[in-house]
Amino acid sequence: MRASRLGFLLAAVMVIASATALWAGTGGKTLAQLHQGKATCADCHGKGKKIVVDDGETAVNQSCAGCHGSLQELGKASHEEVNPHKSHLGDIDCTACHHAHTASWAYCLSCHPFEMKIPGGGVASKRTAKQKVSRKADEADVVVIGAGATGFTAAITAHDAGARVVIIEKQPITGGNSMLAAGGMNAAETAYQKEKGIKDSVDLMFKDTMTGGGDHNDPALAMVLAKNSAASVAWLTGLGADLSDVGRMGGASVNRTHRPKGGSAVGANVIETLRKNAARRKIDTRVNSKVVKVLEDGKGRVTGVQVEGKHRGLYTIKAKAVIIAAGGFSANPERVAYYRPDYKGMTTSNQPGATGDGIDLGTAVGADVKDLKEIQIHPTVAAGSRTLITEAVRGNGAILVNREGKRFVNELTTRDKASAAILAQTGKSAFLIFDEGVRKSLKQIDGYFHLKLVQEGGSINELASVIKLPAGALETTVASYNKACELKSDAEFKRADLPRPLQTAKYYAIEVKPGVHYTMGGLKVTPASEVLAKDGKPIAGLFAAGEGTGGVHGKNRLGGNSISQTITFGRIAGESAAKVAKGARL
Ligand code: MEZ
Repeated sequence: MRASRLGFLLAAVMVIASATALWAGTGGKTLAQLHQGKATCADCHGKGKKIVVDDGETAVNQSCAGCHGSLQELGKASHEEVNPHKSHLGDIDCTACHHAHTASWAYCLSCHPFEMKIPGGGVASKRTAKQKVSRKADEADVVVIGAGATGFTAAITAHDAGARVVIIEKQPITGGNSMLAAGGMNAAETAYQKEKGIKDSVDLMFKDTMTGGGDHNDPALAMVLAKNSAASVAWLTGLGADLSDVGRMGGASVNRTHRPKGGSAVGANVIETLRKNAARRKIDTRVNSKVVKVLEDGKGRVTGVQVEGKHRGLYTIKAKAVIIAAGGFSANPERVAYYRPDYKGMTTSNQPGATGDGIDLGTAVGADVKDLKEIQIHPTVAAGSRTLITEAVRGNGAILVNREGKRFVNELTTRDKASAAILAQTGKSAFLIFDEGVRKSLKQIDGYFHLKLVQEGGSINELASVIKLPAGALETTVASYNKACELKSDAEFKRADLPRPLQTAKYYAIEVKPGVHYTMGGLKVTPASEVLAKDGKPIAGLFAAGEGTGGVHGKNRLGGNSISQTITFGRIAGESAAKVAKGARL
């Protein structure tokens, strides 16, 4: 991007200044104040007669990059240990963190407790936007609410079926919870499994999903998930995603969790792929925009949405179909505690936008709901943080031990059972123990070191002393686990998959506690993703997919079934909505 407005010299000075003094204290001034004397309003907002800022803050973002350099350039220039310009959030707008007229605030701090100073941060005054009402309505064939993997998938599918699509995202960045997805995407009978000689079947994936969900799942939805999973992997890899590595998650009978080569986190790869594909298709994607109402014609047909844009204010988008893909409510502690008082005060692995708005939008137009009290806690969130330690670490060989240095559960049982077992231990936490062999087998583990969540020892006894376990106990436990690996039989806990012994120094530990991770309940839907009203009939023109729907997972979701659900049901919702927008019947 060129620094046309301020001239090359000023741009060069500012790039150097931003790279060197980015996190320096800025004396409680807003960014607009900090730019005084260096830039004019027009330099940021353009030279029109009247300053008009769109909700994506497009012109402002272009101006930031024009003077300071692109996100990638800043990422390369920064030598900060935690580099916010180069993170798993991927390509995000400058204004997601840097605000000119209100306090700036690093989006990373939504989940991480980093010491991160930001220019224009710590500003006391807040300028609240005046509520504007725009009379001009926009039009689309299909409006998609939410820009996570489900929303993007639905939008791309509807677009490719010929529909004019708009995606509305309330957060300043796209990606939703999917962007944080770690472990992978479950699928049966894929080309990657065949290549690796893994024998799996749709029926086995269905059976595992039902058993994992306590047979409380809607069998028709669980079968749609299993049956379409291989096609969804093919669709996603066809768009450019890498799902070539196949590992195992708790409750699975075989290796069926697909993730990028080397075992990198799946979410960043999937979201980057979907973002690029939406951009390539020029799908109108609006961030900082919250759907406040689904509109209907009084006869039960959905006719569009009312949106509140950060700058534009309230406006309407007329549409022939609306897809709710706004996720679950794990980041809404009050709602979690309402359904599950026993989870009150628990940390969550979710991004801050996961507050359940999509479910509310649906129920406000008469949708029925299902299983709202079925909330999953993930057994391994790093103690004192919101960072999920992927189940893939256990899948690749790690064990769980308690403060007595002993194993206490089959590490690859389902999440409900593993979480309950951890909460029953002294201190309601456990240590995830692994060695250099496990570390090398899974790339995403490097991130936990980067975040300083890992403790280490040159020998098992040294590690035990670092994490204050009784002398000798951990050594005995690891020796017995290694023997089970050799015999391919875990007599004590019946862990079926024993991929590698723990015998290569160094040895590592992460203290983990359960955290609210996933809400299994949500809007009631048909296998074609139509939202059902309380009378059991579909609400005309309203579709939903992803975490905000209920029934696929029953009482407990298996690891890897979420990304699988987002892609499969996102595709179905996109197809169904595009059909209805063309006037066809489902
Ligand atoms: O599907 C998930 O939630 C998942 C695989 C999480 C993880 O442990 O990585």
